[in-house]
Amino acid sequence: MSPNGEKSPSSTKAMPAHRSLGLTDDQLLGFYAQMVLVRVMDDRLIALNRQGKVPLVASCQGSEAASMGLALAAKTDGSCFLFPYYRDMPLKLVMGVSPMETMIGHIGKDGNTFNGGRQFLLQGASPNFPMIHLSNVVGSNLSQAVGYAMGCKILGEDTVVFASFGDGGSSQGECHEAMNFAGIHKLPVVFCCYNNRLAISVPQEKQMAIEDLADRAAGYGFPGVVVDGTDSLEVFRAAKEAINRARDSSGGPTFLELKVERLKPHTSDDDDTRYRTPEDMEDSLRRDPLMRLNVYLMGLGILTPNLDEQFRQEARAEVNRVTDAAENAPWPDVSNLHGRLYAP
Ligand SMILES: Cc1ncc(C[n+]2csc(CCOP(=O)(O)OP(=O)(O)O)c2C)c(N)n1
Repeated sequence: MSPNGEKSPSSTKAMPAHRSLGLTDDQLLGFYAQMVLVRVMDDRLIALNRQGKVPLVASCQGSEAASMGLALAAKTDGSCFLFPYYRDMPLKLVMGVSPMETMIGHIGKDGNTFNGGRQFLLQGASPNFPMIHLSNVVGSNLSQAVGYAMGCKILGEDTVVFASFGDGGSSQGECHEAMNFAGIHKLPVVFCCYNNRLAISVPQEKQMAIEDLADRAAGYGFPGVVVDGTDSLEVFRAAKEAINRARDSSGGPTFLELKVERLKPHTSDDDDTRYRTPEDMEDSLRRDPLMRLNVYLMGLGILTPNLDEQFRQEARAEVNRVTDAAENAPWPDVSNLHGRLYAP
């Protein structure tokens, strides 16, 4: 049980949930340590934004389990390609983007393979990683993902494509077009909708007349699954099942509705006290994914307070190191302004 009396994730199973999913204790501990690092990094990015050093932050706090659970499933599968969105810093870290690249990607310094300092929020693409993240235009990655999946299917590859987006993004026409096309052609796509019930300040009930976004999938001819997006292991399980379904001859797309929380304002430019009550925020904090995984691991005796403190110290040291290094890194060379924009 958590300090708030909530059940810890999947704690009622006889065999610990992660072991029944094929994850070892060490793998899950490493995953937890990475989640601690993500939290420290996110807090640092917000602090640097306040200092005028990072232009914008879209905090991932509250959606780490969703973002990282998906990435863990994709990474352990080994044949997935991802189209993340702006709240997916955790996903990128799990997929191998280093803390240094994450930091310089936000500050806009030279030396990050994603975008060479030409984009913000670590957007871009790099042949080093099976990921493309080109734009903050909500929903625009969905038709890219579906097109990529179509290409993979034509080429006979076994790639499964992930696209993440928010509940607000799901209202875009492009989302419906992408899901319709994916359903018709039974494409190997996993639509990963992070439902934090807010599109900036617009609550879910003003965006749609349904409770579960997953219900929409039936209209496109494929399954929609509601997942507790604050439970890393449930996300991992659902993502693995979706990958298997995508490869099944009678399978195709899956819509995962990941019910997450937003623990910070929409972005560093937003003041959420103008539209959220303190009670609403407290409810969200009770579902903090980091706290939930901590409670799960502590309950099993896999994590101890000492080890937890060690992870937190290591994370702070690493984030301090990359902050200093990134602040001292050169700005992109202006003579190379047009480099990488188009193929030579
Ligand atoms: C096509 C388009 N319209 C409007 C915006 C401005 N905008 C940026 S984020 C956002 C809200 C998106 O909310 P949601 O999809 O629920 O994702 P969340 O930020 O809550 O994770 C909006 C309207 C945009 N980027 N693109």
